[in-house]
Amino acid sequence: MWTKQDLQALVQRQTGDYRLVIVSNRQPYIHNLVDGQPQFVIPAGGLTSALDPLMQACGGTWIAYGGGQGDRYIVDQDNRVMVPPDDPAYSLRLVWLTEQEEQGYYYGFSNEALWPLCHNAYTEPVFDSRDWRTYQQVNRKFADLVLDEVGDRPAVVLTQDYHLALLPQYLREADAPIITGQFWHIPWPHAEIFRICPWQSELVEGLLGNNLLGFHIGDHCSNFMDTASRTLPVRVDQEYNRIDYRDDTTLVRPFPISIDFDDICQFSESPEVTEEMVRIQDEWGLGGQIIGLGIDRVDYTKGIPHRFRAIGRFFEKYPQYLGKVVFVQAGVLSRSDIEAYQQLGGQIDHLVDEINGRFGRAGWQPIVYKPDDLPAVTLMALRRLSRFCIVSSLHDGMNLVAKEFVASRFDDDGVLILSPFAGAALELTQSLIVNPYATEEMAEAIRDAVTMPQTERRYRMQQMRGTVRENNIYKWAARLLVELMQCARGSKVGRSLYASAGMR
Ligand code: GDG
Repeated sequence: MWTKQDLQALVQRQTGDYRLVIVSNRQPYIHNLVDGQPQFVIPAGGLTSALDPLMQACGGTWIAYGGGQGDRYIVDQDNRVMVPPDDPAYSLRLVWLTEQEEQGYYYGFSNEALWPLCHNAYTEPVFDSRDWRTYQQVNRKFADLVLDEVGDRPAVVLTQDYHLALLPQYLREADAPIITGQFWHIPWPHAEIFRICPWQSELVEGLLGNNLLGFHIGDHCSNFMDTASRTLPVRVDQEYNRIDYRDDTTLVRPFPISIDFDDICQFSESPEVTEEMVRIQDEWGLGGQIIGLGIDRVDYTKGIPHRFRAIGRFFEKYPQYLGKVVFVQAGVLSRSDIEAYQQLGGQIDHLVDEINGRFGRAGWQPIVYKPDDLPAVTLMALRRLSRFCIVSSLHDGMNLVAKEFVASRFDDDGVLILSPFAGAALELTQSLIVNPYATEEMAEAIRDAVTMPQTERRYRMQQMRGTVRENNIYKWAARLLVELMQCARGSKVGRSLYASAGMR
């Protein structure tokens, strides 16, 4: 099993004279102002949970947008601060954006165009040419800071996600001694879908600035290669998953992302979590009930209304569970400036009212909805208290909530109900896999979870825990780094560097 220490040793062996730089839109530690004092928070989202342990293990620099009100107070003259704040291990360097840049690049092109375009969730993308120009401009700004950070020393730059699709091409144009990799955290859709984007060639070309391009699963790799072959004069080698464009090659590989299994497991066993279980059972009136759980960023790709409809149908079909089963939905609101998210918020509130109004009775409600960004200890207590957890994504690159649920169940209990449209479904095959659009089948899956004998729950959970324990975040990072360093060895920069160091 891969550990932080194994990864650290691997980094030292593999990266040699290369500096490691991660670039992403969101920073792993945001500083807000509380009573005039900067205080950090760790943002909710898969990216931080996945990459912070990697950077803590490897050191290096993480470049990101300084979006917190307190950020300017804690950086030095280079806009740099060491993090994690309580145990500094790597350097965080911030890019500043104007309000107009944040609007056009982040809310606009990234989240109103690319996010819906890449997820088959039937929300129409908005393609606004001003947003597109701002997206280009901000990608340049990030590229300039990376080039400043790297100077003329050889570096491995690992870019994250869909906010920065053009950056690798800008780095390549600068002809710096940089090996570039990018991990795309969301799905890549079928070429027929992607072609509606007016700037599809520019985006694909931007991504082909990478030596290595990673997606979660093979289907997303195939979709990207297909899109590239229909968009630009490229040569695609299907057997080796590589794309030749002009004089350069991009390797396209699946790297299913994961979590720090041991860390989550240990936290879930802590006395702090046990105390919190007692508190919330008592204060939220959950005692003696079978608990179902959802934990999500409130996003239209996560299928939250779909699971509520299935819960309503479950109570309609099986009224014997009224007063005995309760579904707790924790959610952190995100991107609430965007209209589609406001509509989703309204739709969820309406459904909760309708279902609770229809089935609720004195002292009991079928759905407890907490869109409150609950503390980590409360979320962990909920995972441990639950009989089942529902992940009903309409489309999802991976979905770390599913893996976190499995990692937290050291008692080998609990049932996972999982959408086949989440990347995680390829690994977590002992979950109850059910189409979130099929309300009837989801209601049946809820009944199966509620009535499943303990021996079967135990068997399924043990299998899934074995899979997630083995394929943890350190293995993901190690595989990505090894592939990147292989690209480095094969590159012009790498060949001369390794030759001068007497290495092959
Ligand atoms: C993208 C891709 C891919 C969720 N609700 C709350 C909360 N969370 C935390 C979870 C988990 C993270 O946020 C969500 O990660 P996901 O993977 O489920 O989803 P995205 O944010 O959409 O992430 C996804 C991921 O990148 C990694 O590559 O798996 O497919 O879409 O860690 O625990 N945290 C808090 N309150 C909540 O209510 N504090």
